[in-house]
Amino acid sequence: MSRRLLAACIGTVALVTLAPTAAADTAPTGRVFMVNPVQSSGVQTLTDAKDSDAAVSASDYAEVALRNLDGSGSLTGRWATVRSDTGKSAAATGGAFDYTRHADQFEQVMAYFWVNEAQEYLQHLGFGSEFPGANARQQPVRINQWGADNSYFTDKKAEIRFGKGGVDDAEDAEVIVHEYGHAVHNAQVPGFGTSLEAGSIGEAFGDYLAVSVGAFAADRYGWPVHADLACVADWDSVEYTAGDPHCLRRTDTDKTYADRVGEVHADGEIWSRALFDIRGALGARTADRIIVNAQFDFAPDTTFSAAAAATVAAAREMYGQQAADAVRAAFAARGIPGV
Ligand SMILES: [Ca+2]
Ligand SMILES: [Ca+2]
Ligand SMILES: [Ca+2]
Ligand SMILES: [Zn+2]
Repeated sequence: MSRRLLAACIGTVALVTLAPTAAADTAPTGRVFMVNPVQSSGVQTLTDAKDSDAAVSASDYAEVALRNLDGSGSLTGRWATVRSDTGKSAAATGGAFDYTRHADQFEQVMAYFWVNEAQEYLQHLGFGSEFPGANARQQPVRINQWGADNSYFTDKKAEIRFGKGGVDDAEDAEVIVHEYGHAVHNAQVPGFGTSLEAGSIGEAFGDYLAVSVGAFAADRYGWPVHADLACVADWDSVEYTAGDPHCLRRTDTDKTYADRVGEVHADGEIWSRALFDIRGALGARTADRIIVNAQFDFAPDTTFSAAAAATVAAAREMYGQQAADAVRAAFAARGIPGV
């Protein structure tokens, strides 16, 4: 019996409330970007300006509750613990972690908020109640000093590290959630990503999850969105893309299986487009429940073909033939063999 099916058999259904609770009302607050300032403002000409506060308008920040903290006064909580090698640890003043982007502590607050938000989204989808948890644990996060853009998930320590090249990586929620996507995959299937195609699926899921969690949060908190939903890392990428819009990658390219170039990020755009199309066909919640649940059945070295088949099968088991057909159509449109 597969991990997914076994867990579905023994799982219990619990409702995860997303309404503000008494605990949330008394949670410390923090200042964060509403995904990222390019996406929230629509201003594609924003630049890093050497990490200056003046580069970004005050209206591109939001004050949010930092939920699930352990009360220790540090950014340690149920789903995330944040450490920094680049500056002092963030500390609340009068119950608020109130920093702006020039302060190293701002990235720490961003990392805590967005890792917690991503796990809350997965819980909201039923992972950790109806289905097994998907990285439902305290995720270690470290802010590191690197010369180049260099954020990554290290599966030895199961730690996410955020670099500071160009725009500091943890100033863009889509970079944070992308890395968290790798942690989710690794938690679902230890060692996931040992083949080129599995690695590409990993990059694709990170990008897709970033888009999906950002959209969920914008809707949940009523934040402005003035950029294409499919544009990943609109803010981090201002330092290395000349485009308008600035996108590190997109989840809506027309790439097909025939367009593979043998590089995981580039080839990931084939897979992420399929995930984006499943979302378009079935809606975010249904799509994401299928997408994440199917991943329990992926082999660490899976192929696009095998992973697509597993996702179609998950859709059929969870929602029936019509949903399975929609999922199959999304992969077929990408020319994935055997679909
Ligand atoms: Ca900064
Ligand atoms: Ca960067
Ligand atoms: Ca975006
Ligand atoms: Zn990645």
